[in-house]
Amino acid sequence: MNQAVRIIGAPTDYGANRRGVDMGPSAIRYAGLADELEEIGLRVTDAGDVLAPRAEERDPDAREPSVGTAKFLRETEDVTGQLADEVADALTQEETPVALGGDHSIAIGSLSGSARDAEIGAIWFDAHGDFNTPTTSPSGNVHGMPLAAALGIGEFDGVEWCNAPNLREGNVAIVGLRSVDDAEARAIRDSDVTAFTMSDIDDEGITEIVEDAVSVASAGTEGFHVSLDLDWLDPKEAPGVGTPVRGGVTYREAHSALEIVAESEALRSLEMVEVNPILDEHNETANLAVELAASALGQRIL
Ligand code: B3U
Ligand code: MN
Ligand code: MN
Repeated sequence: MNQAVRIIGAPTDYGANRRGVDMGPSAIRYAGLADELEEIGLRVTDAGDVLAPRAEERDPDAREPSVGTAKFLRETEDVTGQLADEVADALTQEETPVALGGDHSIAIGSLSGSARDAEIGAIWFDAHGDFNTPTTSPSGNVHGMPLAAALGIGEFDGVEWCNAPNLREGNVAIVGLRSVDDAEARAIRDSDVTAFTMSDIDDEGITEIVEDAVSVASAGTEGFHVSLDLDWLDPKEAPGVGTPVRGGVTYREAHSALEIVAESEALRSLEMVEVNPILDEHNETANLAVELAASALGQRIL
């Protein structure tokens, strides 16, 4: 991993129903992300935020006809394009990009930026599959679709701006699933993506599951992207998220997972999404995001 990191904020909320995740980048910065990463010996640049429009100023249905019912697709294309450029530029400068959401639609940008010049894998820590397409989505919210969009599933097939160029299904692992829509579950099963549910974690333990995920994401790639949706954790640990789902990983399991990521030395880019300061308690969820970023980026106790 690079010894320098570039923080990039993407303050979006139009990809989700619950307003407030657009304040995620501020809350995570306020929780001390840059200082914490400097303390573990990294050089930190903060590139500020990409420009994201406010949802109420836009028409959610002003969309590309080829991608159906998804809301705010034009905005998603614009913002993820900016983010992809910033992520790709960081990598060419030998900086590890750390993107801060925002809702999970921003992952379309981080994945395509990270995959611009190299074959990559991805590990998706999330309660949800984020594998809906405009036809299967119950909500039309793009934060439930970014993995499908990046992989070109369903109507996203051949939609150039959202397909990550060098990311193959076989190098993607989802970890921690516990809320998946029926058609979305079928799409995951029909794909070559490896999906681990919370039951798999119960049965095998977090260590084994994350080691398997690292193998999937590393096989034949030049490293992998980690997309960390804070709703992956149990709502008791991470109350400040838009769509909490009971039965998530514990504080210690989350650290353990990201420590395994760090030990792999194959982390190429990182993002943390869906922090909602309005729903949070004393910025606890943003603090947790900072701690977990430090674990992923190599913090050592001894
Ligand atoms: N699967 C549902 C709900 C959802 C997905 N991601 C989040 N919520 N955070 C959907 O709308 O696609
Ligand atoms: Mn998500
Ligand atoms: Mn989620």
